[in-house]
Amino acid sequence: MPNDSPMYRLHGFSQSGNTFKVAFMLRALGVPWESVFVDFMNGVTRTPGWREQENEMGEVPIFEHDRRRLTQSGAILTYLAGKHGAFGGATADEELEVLRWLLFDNHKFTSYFASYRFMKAFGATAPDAAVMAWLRGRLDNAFGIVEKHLTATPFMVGKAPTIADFSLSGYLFYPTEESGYEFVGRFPHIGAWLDRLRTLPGWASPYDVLPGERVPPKW
Ligand SMILES: N[C@@H](CCC(=O)N[C@@H](CS)C(=O)NCC(=O)O)C(=O)O
Repeated sequence: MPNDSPMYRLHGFSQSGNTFKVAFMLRALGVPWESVFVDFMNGVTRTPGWREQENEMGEVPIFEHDRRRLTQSGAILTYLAGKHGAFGGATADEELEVLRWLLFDNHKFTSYFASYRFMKAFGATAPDAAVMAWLRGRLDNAFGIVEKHLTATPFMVGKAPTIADFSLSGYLFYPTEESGYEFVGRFPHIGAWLDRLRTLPGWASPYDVLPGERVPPKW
């Protein structure tokens, strides 16, 4: 970004893999940005005032640039890919593939994994065994699909990393003890893919990049 451009601002908190997806992209781009801490763990995003002023969807991340304000990590990643001409896919066909995987991630991969991890690590009450068993079945299916895809390709779309990789991997760099879902041994191609992503410029652990205190897993 030229020096006179307004700074990118990313609202989120350290436990938020959805926020990390965007932070990972910003760091891989090597552009300046700043964090705005959202006190999600103490319930601020559930308050009517926050929803009125910040995001009607009650979610982080929120991204600000100039007068633009975006939510939904997939929309933010797509915006940044377009703005910087990077990580969006090398061809029109790849761009469409990237969109397919972003939608899959938001519906079936991150959504189930983040819910499972949240209940296991940060829920107010002990997780319900039947709910966790159901989610685990959905996770096994979603991880199996990504594992199979990665047997034939180093990154999710094409030969180079894209925002589909940032999106699908966003929650997978947190400690396994938080989710209790051990996947590296069971899905070795996912493990190898994460190792490749860790070598990208700017990669760092979410807890070293995002604001907010680390909390030990509860359950
Ligand atoms: N699809 C959204 C999901 C965002 C999301 O679920 N964020 C979490 C924090 S990581 C949240 O704010 N959850 C609040 C809720 O589910 O009510 C995205 O990719 O940005």
